[in-house]
Amino acid sequence: MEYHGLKVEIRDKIALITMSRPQALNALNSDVISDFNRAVKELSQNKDIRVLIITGEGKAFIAGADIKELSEMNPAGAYTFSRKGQQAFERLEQLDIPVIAAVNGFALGGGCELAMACDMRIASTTAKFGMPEVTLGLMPGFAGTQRLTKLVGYSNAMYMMTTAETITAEEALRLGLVQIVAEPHQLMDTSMEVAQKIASRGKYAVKAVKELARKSTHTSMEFGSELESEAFAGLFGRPEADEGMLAFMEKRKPQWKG
Ligand code: CO8
Repeated sequence: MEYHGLKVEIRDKIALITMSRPQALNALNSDVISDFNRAVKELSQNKDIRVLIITGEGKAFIAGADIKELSEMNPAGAYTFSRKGQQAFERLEQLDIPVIAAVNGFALGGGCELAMACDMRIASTTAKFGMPEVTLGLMPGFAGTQRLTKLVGYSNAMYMMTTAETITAEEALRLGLVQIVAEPHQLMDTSMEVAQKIASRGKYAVKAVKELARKSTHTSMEFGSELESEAFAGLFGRPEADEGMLAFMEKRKPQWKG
């Protein structure tokens, strides 16, 4: 499949999207967002894939929405573009498999927003995170005000979005925005190792964990706990759980099919 501004590969149950518009530091324009949305939809239909990794080509992960395109928008166009990006990132977030952002460089504005729609972030020591929209007289428009606040807390999010300061990978790690920092030459190997580790776990168990963890952001403790019990019970009687528990008792690794 051909896409504007991105490449998709599948290697042994792990899908890799590489944002690839290096001449504009992988900035997101309408065409790229449409094709990103299409690529994610197509990957969602491939039930063999266990983990998705997203990275960027060149020195940026994604340097934000395309400012040249933004500069030509009127309010109606800006609203449509904002909704289009939000819907694409929502589709990404709703994938039933874990998604890792392998952040290789600048993750600014819309790029930071895309990374935040992933389940976890592994960053190169050279990565830079930031929400610089206010320097342009704009604000985050791909749900960054919502996701950043949930990920790093209200005051840290307000600091980043109002000062527009960029932060290093180490600072992002301290804030909980990033889970692992790796040397640039080890970023993809580290991300692939994490993906393979997840892919070696129970497929249905991992999917259930993601579904319940996502629900925790908008359900009460009481209702979320009830849903958790239902999902927990739903794993019993599956060959996956039978084999997983039997393998423990027989002191061997589980042999899962599929
Ligand atoms: N949009 C378009 N082109 C870009 C962008 C961008 N976001 N970022 C970089 N480029 C282009 C540059 O214009 C340049 O092109 P050219 O060579 O043709 O002049 C090329 O990429 C290389 O960039 P630089 O020469 O600037 O590279 P540097 O290493 O000197 O600087 C920076 C790197 C610091 C990342 C710098 O490029 C920069 O500040 N970029 C803009 C970052 C930014 O402000 N991002 C936020 C954009 S707004 C946003 O994301 C809002 C999201 C919500 C939208 C909702 C829509 C309604």
